[in-house]
Amino acid sequence: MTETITIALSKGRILKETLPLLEEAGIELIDDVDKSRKLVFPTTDPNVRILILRATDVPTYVQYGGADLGVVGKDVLMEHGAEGLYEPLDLNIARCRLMTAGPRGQQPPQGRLRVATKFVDLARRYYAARGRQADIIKLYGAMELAPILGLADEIVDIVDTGNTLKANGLEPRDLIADISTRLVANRASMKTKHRQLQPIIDKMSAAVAQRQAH
Ligand code: PRT
Ligand code: MG
Repeated sequence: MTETITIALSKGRILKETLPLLEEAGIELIDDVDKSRKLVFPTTDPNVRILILRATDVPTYVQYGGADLGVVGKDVLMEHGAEGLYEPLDLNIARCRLMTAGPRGQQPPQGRLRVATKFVDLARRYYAARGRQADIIKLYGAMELAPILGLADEIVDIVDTGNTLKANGLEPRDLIADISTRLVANRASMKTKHRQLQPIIDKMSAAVAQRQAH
């Protein structure tokens, strides 16, 4: 029996780099994502449809089986937790680092630290593992503002070139994790739809390897 396969993609910067990898697996969007208001997209494979979601919702959809596969940053996965998810493939795109950062030339204070971030659970675990007392302040964006405005001593955020930190008078402190985009799969789907999912994973894996060879 051929079943419908649903793949959840993260909108934003990951999307553009993901589509060519899917194409190499024979899955191409029919509509132009930039022009369409759809949330569910048919593809050139009649058995495969694509959801385009907020990155933070991708692990949730895959965990609960709303999608069989998902594409999302390791940072989002670390924050969400791995329950119900397999992580069969590192797509090696949108590479960046998850770091702590603070005002340039300033030492973090002794004692309790105030930390602003959108990665609340991850940050809590990170500081706890170091025996560091930290009050975590949840923000949804523009974390870099928090130290400047006296909201926090430190931030936990994604760093790529470091230009955003620099432009806001901040500097990187500690590396928490190297980040790249991952393919995730629903655990139950990997059993019940294995015959259809494995070839997609294998073809994407070959496409990733091919690129690394260049
Ligand atoms: O809008 P939202 O708050 O969801 O995030 P966003 O618009 O910053 O990123 P989005 O949704 O387009 O893509 C997010 C995913 O891309 C993350 O989950 C990461 O896995 C990955 N990624 C790779 C990045 C970056 N590089 C990156 N540079 N995500 C975010 N950034 C941001 C970072 O938050 C900071 O504001 O870019 C800034 C830092 O860049 P540099 O080059 O100035 O250091
Ligand atoms: Mg965005």
